[in-house]
Amino acid sequence: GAPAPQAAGPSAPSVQTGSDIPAHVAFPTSARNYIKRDVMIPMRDGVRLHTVIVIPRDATNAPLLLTRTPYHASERLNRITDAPDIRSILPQGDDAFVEAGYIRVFQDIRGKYGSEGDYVMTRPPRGALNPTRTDETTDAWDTIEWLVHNVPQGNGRVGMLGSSYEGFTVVMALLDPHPALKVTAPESPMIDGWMGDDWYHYGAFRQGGLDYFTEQMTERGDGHTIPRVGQDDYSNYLSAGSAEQFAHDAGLDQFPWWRRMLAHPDYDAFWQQQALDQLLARHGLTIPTLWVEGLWDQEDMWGAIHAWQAVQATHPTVPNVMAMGPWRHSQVNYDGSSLGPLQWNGDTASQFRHDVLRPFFDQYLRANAPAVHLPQAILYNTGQNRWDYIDHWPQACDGQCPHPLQPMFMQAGHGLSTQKPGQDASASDRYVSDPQHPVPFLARPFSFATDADRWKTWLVQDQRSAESRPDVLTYETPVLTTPVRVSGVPVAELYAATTGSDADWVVKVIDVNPPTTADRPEMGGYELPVSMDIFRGRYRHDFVHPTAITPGQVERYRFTLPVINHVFQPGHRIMVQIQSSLFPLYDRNPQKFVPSILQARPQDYVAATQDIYHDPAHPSAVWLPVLP
Ligand code: PG9
Repeated sequence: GAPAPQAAGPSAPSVQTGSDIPAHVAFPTSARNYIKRDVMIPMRDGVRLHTVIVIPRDATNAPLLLTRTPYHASERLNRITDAPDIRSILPQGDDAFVEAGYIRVFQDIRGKYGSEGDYVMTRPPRGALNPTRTDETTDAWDTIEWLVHNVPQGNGRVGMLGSSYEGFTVVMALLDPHPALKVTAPESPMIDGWMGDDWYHYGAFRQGGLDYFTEQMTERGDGHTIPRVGQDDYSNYLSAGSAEQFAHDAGLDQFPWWRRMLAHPDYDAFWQQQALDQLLARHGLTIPTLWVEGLWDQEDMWGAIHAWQAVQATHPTVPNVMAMGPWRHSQVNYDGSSLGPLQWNGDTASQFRHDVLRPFFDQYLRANAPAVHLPQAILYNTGQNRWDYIDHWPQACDGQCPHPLQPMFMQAGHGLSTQKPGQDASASDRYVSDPQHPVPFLARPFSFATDADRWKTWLVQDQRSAESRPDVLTYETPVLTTPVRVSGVPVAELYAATTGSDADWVVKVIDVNPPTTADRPEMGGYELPVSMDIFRGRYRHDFVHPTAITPGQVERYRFTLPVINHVFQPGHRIMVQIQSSLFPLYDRNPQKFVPSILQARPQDYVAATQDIYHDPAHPSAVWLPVLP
């Protein structure tokens, strides 16, 4: 018969004397449909970079997809910790590549996480700003050289992609690409930190960067945001005074990078020599490239479009394609069905990854993949809710285009129309910009440290809250009776006077919904910004040498706004709003000219009266790329 069960008795005690944590634990990996390799790849100066390679278990002759990151390679390849299925460990945005059996590689850049060497913030190319032997260009080159010789399942062809900082590392690789690099997609790459990417827009400093600095540079691994006194950064920054004072109180003087920023508030050689659009145009684009960006990209809205434009001007012999989806920053790699209250026609990000991105990569990376011809621009049409494939873009612009820009002039009585203002018009509208009460960029309270979701959607927020402030001017067209199709780069042109000696000018182009929208009542009257930016008045003549504004003198302020690809539908109105602050996103202009606004003193902040002119000699307008 069966043996009698053994009773666990006092004669067999289960006593543990050492630690319950074994010295080494390794779980079975046989259920995985992939192989994961963790390697240290040597660079030309002997520094080794930590690299994780995920190989589909049955891969042979597979292309490699490389991303170089400051955001922890091991974590980027471990979405669901140690999941047995490759799709579950790789990022959401890799879905289309997983389906096609790509080998996926993530690498920690120099000085971050598992990599050796020194970290330098968006390390400039070797040369005057970087006297070492290496940069992200050589590190990409050395990495690709190693990968094509040491991953036997690979086919010797590499594609690079990545968003934001990771997009910056893609563009750096393009300056001197390894011969095995066959195709790239810089997604919202940081290209010019002063003109319009993360750090400044036209010289106006973006204060959320201070948290990013402490996160990235407190340690090699995960840093943290700045500890807050209160939840509301509007009051935190207001009570500190200048950005420099806030940073000083938070201990940022310790960071060499912040000291470099303080030393270069203007667009001097420090910024010019690392502006990647100019550098790439000078080197020439030699690798087929698909630039990607969000139409409401709250972080790097400048980079991709300006790099694409700069390369176009060189008449490249390889495909140079611009793609923009209805997305926030990096949303191309997540679900693209909606943005804030805006709903699209399906998951636009997944559509793009499957219909455009992967076929484009496949044709350069896989033998026998079908050829794909992409047009110059693939832009989501945010008014008609569909993708536009545009062979020659833009069709309307300031220069060599079939159609000129069309002015929308500000008018007496807060009107907006294509008619130049007449002689009898009252000459101007006025508001008082008070640095003690700056216009909030988002309804208070807001914290850069904790309100990630509101940050991601701030560019699509209803602007009625701004409209009701006395320090915001609003101009709008009558209700449209025919659609107005707009595709390209708008230009803001303000004729303005101030009682101060410096001023910021914010211009927003807004699509105003009809008061009643039967299908979605909550969207009735919604004021959707479709393009906006801020311009620091001291740079109106020259970004390198700021100059004081003469109080009371009417001056012209002209600057480009972010790309629009939109249809203003019948029943809607086109609106323009003008104001002089967007706080605390941008530091306050003290409105008294000082050498560096980062370091303005409390007594420098003065209220100023702003006059926006709309007479025949001073016809303030927004010039729109309207298509007939
Ligand atoms: N916008 C982020 C960034 C890019 C480049 C430099 C610093 C920050 C990012 O999302 O990576």
